[in-house]
Amino acid sequence: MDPIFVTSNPDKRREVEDILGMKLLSASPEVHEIQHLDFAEVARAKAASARDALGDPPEPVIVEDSGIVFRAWNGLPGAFSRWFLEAVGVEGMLGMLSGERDRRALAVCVVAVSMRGEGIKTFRGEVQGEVATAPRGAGGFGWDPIFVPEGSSLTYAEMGEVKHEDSHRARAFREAGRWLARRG
Ligand code: ITT
Repeated sequence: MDPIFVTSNPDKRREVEDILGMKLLSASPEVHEIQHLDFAEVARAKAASARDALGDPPEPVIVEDSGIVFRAWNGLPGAFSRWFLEAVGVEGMLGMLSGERDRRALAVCVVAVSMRGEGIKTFRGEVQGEVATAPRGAGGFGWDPIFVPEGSSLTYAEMGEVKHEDSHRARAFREAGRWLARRG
């Protein structure tokens, strides 16, 4: 049965459809987002809220929670990345690291799959990298202009479609896709 991907973010939808090479059923019900530093906790709560809001459909319901983690900030902005971006943008996020020598960061995506009558299964994708000293690149979205994945000199925003070849999102969704395929 084709899964329903619930997100309010069209950039995520575009990337996920590219990664999985298929269109996903879409729905944008009002989904409650809890505040928690643990991506998996947030993704699980979103999945439960989305299943509920859709009236407990027979299809798998998929959501994800993602963000960027600064090593020097011990987990922040992490699952709060959305709120940091809305409040201070990437420039403000760069300001968080202005006095720091450690610019290491982790891009994280946790996919939560809710099956009717079963628990919620999560899949985590991570990519190590560094925070650029200034925003670079016109592609992508969110914090893409300031994240440079390990092994590259380009930011995600400079990489264009190449980002999805091995991004935090690609890693998490490919694993979720394989798990769903095995269940038939
Ligand atoms: P949902 O409806 O799926 O929750 P959202 O945009 O609110 O959509 P999150 O709560 O997961 O998503 O917040 C993640 C924040 O990080 C949000 O501001 C995104 O724009 C941003 N973001 C997520 N994935 C990203 C990526 O791959 N590159 C850059 N920014 C990203």
